[in-house]
Amino acid sequence: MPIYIGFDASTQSLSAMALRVEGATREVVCAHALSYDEALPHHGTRHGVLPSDDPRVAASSPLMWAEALDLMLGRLSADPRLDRDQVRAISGSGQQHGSVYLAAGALDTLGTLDPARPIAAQLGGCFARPVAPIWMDASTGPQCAELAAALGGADAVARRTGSRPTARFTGPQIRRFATADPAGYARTAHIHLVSSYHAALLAGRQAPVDPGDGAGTNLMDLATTDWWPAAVQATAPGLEARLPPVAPSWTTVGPLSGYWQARHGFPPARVVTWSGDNPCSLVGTGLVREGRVAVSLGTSDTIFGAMDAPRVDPIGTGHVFGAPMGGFMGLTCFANGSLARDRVRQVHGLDWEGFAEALRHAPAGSGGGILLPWFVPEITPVVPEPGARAYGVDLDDAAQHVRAVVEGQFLAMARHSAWMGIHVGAIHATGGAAANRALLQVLADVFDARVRRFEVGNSACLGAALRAVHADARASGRDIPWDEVIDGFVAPLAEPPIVPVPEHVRRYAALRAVHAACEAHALGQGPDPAAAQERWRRAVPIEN
Ligand code: XUL
Repeated sequence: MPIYIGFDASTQSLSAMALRVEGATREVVCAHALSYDEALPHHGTRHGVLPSDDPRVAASSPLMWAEALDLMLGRLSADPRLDRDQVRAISGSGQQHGSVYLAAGALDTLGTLDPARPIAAQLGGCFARPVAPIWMDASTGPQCAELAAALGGADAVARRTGSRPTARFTGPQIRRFATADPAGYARTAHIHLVSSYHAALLAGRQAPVDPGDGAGTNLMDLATTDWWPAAVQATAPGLEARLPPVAPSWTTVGPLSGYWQARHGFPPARVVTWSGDNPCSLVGTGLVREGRVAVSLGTSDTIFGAMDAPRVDPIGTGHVFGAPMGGFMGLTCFANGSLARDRVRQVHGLDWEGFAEALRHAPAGSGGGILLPWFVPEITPVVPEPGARAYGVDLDDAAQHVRAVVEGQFLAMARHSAWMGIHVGAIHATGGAAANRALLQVLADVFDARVRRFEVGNSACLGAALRAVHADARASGRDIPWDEVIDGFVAPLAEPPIVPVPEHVRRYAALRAVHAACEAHALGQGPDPAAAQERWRRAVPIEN
């Protein structure tokens, strides 16, 4: 029975998941994960990132990633649950935005590796730059400003590429390297994303970038899903010749290279173009068409969903990427997620059960009080100077404080994701904090949408494996519907959904304007919001 493998090359670890799919049989055969720090300590990473004196700089090691792939294929090959001969197609997901700089001849090397030796021992001459800047890098502010100026302003770049010039995005990163190390840039023949680099390693040849990850570069035109010539030229000289082509997410790169076949005993399985972790998560959380969003409640909180058209965020903190099904996806990320909830919990000495209890006891709407929980610098909206701001919230009252932090987060999420233009009928909640149903009740009430919980598991890895299923069927002449691809793998937990409470929905609908007024005031862009709060209190009689 055919087996499909998905990888997830994330910041801290490499994971793999194998699925068995045929007719009604749809099961996870096995899943593996290795942490870079623990499995490959000789590269000296911490949480997958190389040490740096400059806190704005974050890079990892592309050699380590290749070594991890070798290790992981070895583990998969040794797993008795996995019938290697049945592996039909392989795809993957990579942390977005990171870039790998390959020297001339590197692709030839990948195609002619000696299976008797580890890959890492054979890539010596392959890298024009030994490190790969990753998405946590924030060192390219000047390059972002230069690119905005060269391309008609930040908003013009957002309209074309889906995002304003953004520090962690690949284009500004390439520009910084080309300027800071012209000799290194001159040695560079190919610039890959984390996703396309891994696909090239597996296929032993050039691999394309898909529109999901291509949109995370500030270099791709959403309208054509191809590189935007003006941005490519403005970014660095001769960049066009260094970028891989952009191709649909279901494109076959080639068969698994002879190296992996001989070294770990796999067949010449189809290697399918890799994508970014967020586009893969879209598939892994079942959001294969517009109308639903996923809310991931983790260290940071993220909301994302499929979009039929590439609508762009007017305030510039949201991002539009290509979707692996075709079409687009919108994503907005908030830095103050669990971190902010945890701060408030600790102030009142509560455990998480106590936090949930406090949430249940305070009235919805916090009496018109608003808390803007910017405990660390916020990215949506951009708040470089951290510090929570409270408007009419009694911070000594544990229940009110807890309620206000959660409401402040979800009101911000609703307001700052409205640009996606998605009518949110249902929310798929994932991430650690999704365990808390009281929290999800507030989410349901603020969005006026049913909330269902999904397995916290690795949705990017699952999404990658499901993309392999889809691409293999398509290449075999069957245009398989996405609902069929995800069927049986992506399902909510077996429990009743969290349903909005009409009275709370009414309060929050009115509270959005108050939140907007408080936020504008806190950002120095609006008057004292007391009048807006008073209007809300008059309109919404408070009962406890
Ligand atoms: C998205 C982003 C992160 C990385 C993490 O824009 O920077 O989600 O993709 O892996």
